[in-house]
Amino acid sequence: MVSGLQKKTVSIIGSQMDMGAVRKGVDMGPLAIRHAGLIRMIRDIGYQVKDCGDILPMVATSEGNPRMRYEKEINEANERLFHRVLEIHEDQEFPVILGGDHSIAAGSVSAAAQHFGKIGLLWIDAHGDFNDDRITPTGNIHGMPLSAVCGCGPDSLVSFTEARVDPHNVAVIGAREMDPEEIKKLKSKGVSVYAISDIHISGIRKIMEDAIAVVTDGTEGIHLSFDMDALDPEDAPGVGTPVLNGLTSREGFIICEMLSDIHRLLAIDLVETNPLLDNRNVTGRLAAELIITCLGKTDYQSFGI
Ligand SMILES: [Mn+2]
Repeated sequence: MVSGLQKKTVSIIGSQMDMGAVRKGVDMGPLAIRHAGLIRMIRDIGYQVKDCGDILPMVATSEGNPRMRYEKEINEANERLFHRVLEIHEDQEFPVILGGDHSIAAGSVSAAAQHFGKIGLLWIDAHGDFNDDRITPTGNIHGMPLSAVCGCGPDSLVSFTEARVDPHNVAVIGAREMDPEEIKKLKSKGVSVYAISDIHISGIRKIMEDAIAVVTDGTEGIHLSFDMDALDPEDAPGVGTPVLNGLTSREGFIICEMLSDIHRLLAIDLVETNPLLDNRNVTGRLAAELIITCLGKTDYQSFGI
């Protein structure tokens, strides 16, 4: 068996969104990951693939609220993404959502929650993404989507649905750059945060076992939201917000292999790939490899046998 997802068609949809972040270039992430050969790679492991194209944000005329910059444009694009991803789920297909900055998860994760009800959320990230308009130090919305989908604000980022994710079914892995108020809030809401230092002590396999228990506890399955900045800049230089002391690419692959093995994935976001800062698309290619590892690619197995 390749994977429990084998019978499903994989539907790829991108969002060329960069307004949640300061640095430009993550809007080209979906193109970079496609150019790495993603569609062919997914077909090669036995799936049908549909490419649903990209969501193109409207042109911004002003930043708007400095504590939630480009809120209007981000919400408009996310509402469209939400409906497209919801359709993919309703058609019993498996969505792979390419970013774009991480603000797009407000649309993609909400679609999974709307369709499946109680979902687990595995958030692989250098950051907590648990800020809101009250505590944000930057006003960048890509630092807020996890909080928004958990119903911990800002609600305006998920105004297109009532569906929310229970923070007790959320695990963050790889975090190493969080704001003090954000840490307090993550703890008070009951999110399970596995920081890099925890991985140093326990190893990624043990951390993943614990995280999988959190995200599968009473849930319909797991939405994976993978921010490439979780990885070390040595392995993934082409990201919007690089932070030293990250996951190795091997640890990234172990995460995806373990998820493939348990056959509980509902959707994958792959975000924050920035080709402008990359080195010959090494980060785009790594993103594509991580996706197909989640979908069941192994290194020494004959598919279908
Ligand atoms: Mn993120």
